[in-house]
Amino acid sequence: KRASDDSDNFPKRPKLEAKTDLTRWRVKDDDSRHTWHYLADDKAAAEWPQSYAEKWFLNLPTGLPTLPKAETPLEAAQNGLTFFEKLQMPSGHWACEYGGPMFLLSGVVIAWYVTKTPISDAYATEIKNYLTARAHPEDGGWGLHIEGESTVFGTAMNYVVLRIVGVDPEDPVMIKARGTLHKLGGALNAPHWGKFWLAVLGVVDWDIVNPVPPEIWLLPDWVPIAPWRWWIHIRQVFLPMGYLYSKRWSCEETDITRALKQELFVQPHAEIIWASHRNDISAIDNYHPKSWLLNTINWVLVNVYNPYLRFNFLKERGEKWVSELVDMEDANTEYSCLAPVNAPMNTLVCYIRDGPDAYSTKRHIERLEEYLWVKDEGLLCNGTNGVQCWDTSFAILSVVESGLHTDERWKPMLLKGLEYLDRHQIRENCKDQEKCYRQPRKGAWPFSNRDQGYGVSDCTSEALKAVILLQKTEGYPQLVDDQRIFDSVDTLLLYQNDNGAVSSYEARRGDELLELLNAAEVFGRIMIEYDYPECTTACVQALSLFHKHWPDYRTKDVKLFIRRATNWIRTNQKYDGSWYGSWGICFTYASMFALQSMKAVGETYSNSQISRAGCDFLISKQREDGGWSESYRACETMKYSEHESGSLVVQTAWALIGLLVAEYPDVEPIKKGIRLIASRQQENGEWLQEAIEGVFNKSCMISYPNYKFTFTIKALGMFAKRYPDEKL
Ligand code: LAN
Repeated sequence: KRASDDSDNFPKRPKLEAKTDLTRWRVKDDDSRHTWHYLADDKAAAEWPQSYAEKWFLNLPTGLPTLPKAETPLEAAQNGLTFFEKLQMPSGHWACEYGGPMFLLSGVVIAWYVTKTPISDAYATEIKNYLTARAHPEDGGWGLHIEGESTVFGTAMNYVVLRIVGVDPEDPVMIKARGTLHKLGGALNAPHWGKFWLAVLGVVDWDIVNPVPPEIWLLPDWVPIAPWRWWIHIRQVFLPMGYLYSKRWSCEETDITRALKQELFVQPHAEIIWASHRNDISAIDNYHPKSWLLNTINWVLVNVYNPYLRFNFLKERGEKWVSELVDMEDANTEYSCLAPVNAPMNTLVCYIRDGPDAYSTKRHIERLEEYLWVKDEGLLCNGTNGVQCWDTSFAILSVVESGLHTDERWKPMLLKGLEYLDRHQIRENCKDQEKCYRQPRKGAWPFSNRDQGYGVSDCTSEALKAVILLQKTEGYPQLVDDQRIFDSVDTLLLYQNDNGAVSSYEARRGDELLELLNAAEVFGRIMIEYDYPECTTACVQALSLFHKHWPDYRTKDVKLFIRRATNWIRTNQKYDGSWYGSWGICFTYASMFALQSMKAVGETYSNSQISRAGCDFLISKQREDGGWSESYRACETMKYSEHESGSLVVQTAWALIGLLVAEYPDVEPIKKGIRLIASRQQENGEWLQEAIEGVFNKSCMISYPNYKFTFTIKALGMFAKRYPDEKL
């Protein structure tokens, strides 16, 4: 390989400024494909004024007026809506930052770098600012997510990002981060995905990367470990990773990679024997240590299979099949990809296979931008290409559950939301559905937008509820016709697992023993689909509502689904009356859902042991000031624990919704919680950001900034409906 200087054939390094002018940032809403633009030109900036939403995203003063003080919970809900309405995007959805994970931006930036994609000065500056703002205040490193302790994964990857965007290694931020990285043993201690990206960059040798053989995709479908049985996120990541691993593709050496070879390691780079560090990992990164089985398999692959048995025909067939599957993923997501982990990897597959000028490569690079988000702290990578359908459904539902949807005041906003959901229902199955192991998706709704194209059980359910509830209200147009509602029910019915519970993207396909092959080290419970009280409840509610309006459509299937699902909810309750949540924090979030499931089959506090125990659990966690305050730590430890910053409005809203839906008989504790929510409301109707709300894979936190509107408004509205005479 030729050593090259950055200046020959790499784009010019971006020019870093101290900061950009936040009033010049705009987010383009191309029917919810978001891209952020910096308008350096005064005329352009004047012609495209900043919206309220953009100001709010950037934490600039919105200038929204002070509202008359709320005297009742319903008025507080209306004040909240008055503010929240202003955040609706032109195409009818709600958007926001979706940050938290600190391992995503590096994939995008490394993909840009190795494909020689120029990085604009404004982007580079704000990437530097975000990472600087989010460096751990004590040790200067970065963790797996914004609230986590510094890890090798977070620190090494974000250090690389900063170097690529042009930060000097002698900058104090870098000195501090490097110190922490070295204390943790340097980049040799990175987990699998970190080593993979460093190998792509050419900073480590591929020998240090544990095997990701594309041949595994040649296993017949009946084999219990065949990849089609894995959770979709792991499947879609191991696919392009396998291709790149097999090709052992690395970027040519540049000034930056040459320097990184000195900066990232505690040992002299030239002396490192790469293969002997395959399994090195720092204790803090090692959330899910590799099993003895996986270690044995890796050993055999490295020492026996790769040198003696990996015949060319196997390697080529594996690569070819994986490459076809990558193409199918690209076709089915319009090159958006499932998430920002596989998106930059698929980009690289296209780059090295099709070349820099191919449509596939260029389209990928364009679409990577949709994962990025700008806020006051700088530029970050969102966990998905947005939260469009999910938050729009909750926004609509919060108004409906408050009984405000019949009020003309909110109709234009709701109508735009309905039109958005109408446009973003997935209308056709995947091309080559069976071939690429996808479940039918026609009729489903995705988490983000239709381009992304992945139906999710609860995203479909929440959207379906929102659509049905509005369309069954006088004065709303019938945009989604009956056939499309039936399509959506047909897909929903496919999500149920054999035990009655519901998973996220697909019904479960493999055994939990597959966790023995979990190679990611930093996440637990990722190999297969699991059972989720949240997803199960959303389906129960959607199907119950559907059944009320269309009692004759697949009656037996719908009823059986609901019965089996709610029976599973019962068995999933913990001894203390709670349920464990996987997507929100944590027992509070899941218990709110589970109590809704019980309500859907007519069980509430007065007639159900389960419901009563659930309420008692929630009440037992209420704090002196009336609020609730569960910490993200509960997700990791699976034990309820409180957040150090005291009561939190989103947690309080979740607990109250659970109690209200279960018809908890005593109004006093509920009123206390409602008062806490109202007392935190600002004069313009908004609530301020508090602790992080969401989680995935047990260990990684993720922000849902719109929850402080959708769930607070819902709690206030539900309370007002049940106790119309109560004042604040
Ligand atoms: C999400 C976000 C939404 C979330 C809900 C709809 C809230 C949930 O109820 C079902 C699962 C789902 C769709 C979900 C799954 C995992 C995601 C996509 C994420 C948490 C956002 C980011 C995360 C994804 C896996 C991040 C990439 C990391 C890997 C380990 C591949």
